[in-house]
Amino acid sequence: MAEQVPSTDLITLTRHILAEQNRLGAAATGDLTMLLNAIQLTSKFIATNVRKARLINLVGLAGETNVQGEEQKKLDILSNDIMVNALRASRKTAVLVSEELEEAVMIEADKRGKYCVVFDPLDGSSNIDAGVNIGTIFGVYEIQPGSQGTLADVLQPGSTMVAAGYTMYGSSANLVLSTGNGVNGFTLDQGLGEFILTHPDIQIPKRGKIYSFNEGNSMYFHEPVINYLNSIKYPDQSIKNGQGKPKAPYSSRYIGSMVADVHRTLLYGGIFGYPDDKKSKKGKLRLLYEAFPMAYLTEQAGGLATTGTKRILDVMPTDIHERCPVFLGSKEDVEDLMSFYQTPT
Ligand code: AHM
Ligand code: MG
Repeated sequence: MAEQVPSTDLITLTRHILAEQNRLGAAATGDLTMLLNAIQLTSKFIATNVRKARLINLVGLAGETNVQGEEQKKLDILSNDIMVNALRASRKTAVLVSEELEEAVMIEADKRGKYCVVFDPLDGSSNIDAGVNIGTIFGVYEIQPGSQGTLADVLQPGSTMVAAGYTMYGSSANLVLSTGNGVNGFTLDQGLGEFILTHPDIQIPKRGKIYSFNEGNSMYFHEPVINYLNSIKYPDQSIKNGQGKPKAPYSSRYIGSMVADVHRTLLYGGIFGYPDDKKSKKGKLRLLYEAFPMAYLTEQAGGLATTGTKRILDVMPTDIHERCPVFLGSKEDVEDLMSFYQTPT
């Protein structure tokens, strides 16, 4: 067998972002490039802390609760501080919204730029201490013309974001990014200290075989969700697919870290869902810094993202920490789910 020769022409994240800037020609100022470089630095910084958390006493609770009334972990707070500091220092931001901070951060005039970043610094907190995959989620808005940076600049539909992405901290750190021109995935090479393009032009399969819901909440689910889940778990055996075989039931995969569950959904297809239910009236996931960036990436990869009845990216936020039902994934799977919301029950 021929020996594999390592590539001598690596596409780093920095190179990719610069290529995107060049694609836009004179219209691009380089500011978004600088901002995305700051974000990739925060991902490397957080990745290194996640990796050694157990060794340097970073696991466990910090003894505080965040704006959602949830206990904050030490790594949550550290990751938040890393992001706020780096984004402020980039001089490219005006408004920052973090899951960990009750109020938006308004950047002082001498450090202000034209972008707003909404982020969940370390999502999937319940998985931290078990060493299960966790991640950072971010979305980027540009401030409105003439604005100095106000809440109105971030209380905008996700469709107006100029970039969105996440970094998953797992067996490797994976940064997945879209600047509105498809989705690309990068893997951190620890030796080089660089994110390398490993998943160019991610396209979510049109249909998958996996569903990803917390079915422990089933007793609270509304009927459209119960009926949809039944349809994929107990498919009608009389229905044949293209190959003339009976339809098989879907497999269940649920990690409980949105970043990891969405990452798998983007690569393998299927559907991820966190519905509103009788207990969580608006769902659990946060619109601005969880639902919007993941919906943006899913659509850019050729999939769909819905509340059940409405395109997520069209939702108009009224509060920076508001919640939203989320279903996203393969186009045909999400269409099937939506059909159950249209059927009178
Ligand atoms: P967090 O922001 O407190 O970490 O909560 C968000 C996480 C998501 O990553 C995940 O999809 C969801 O909560 C899991 O919730 P549950 O444990 O209710 O299934
Ligand atoms: Mg979170």
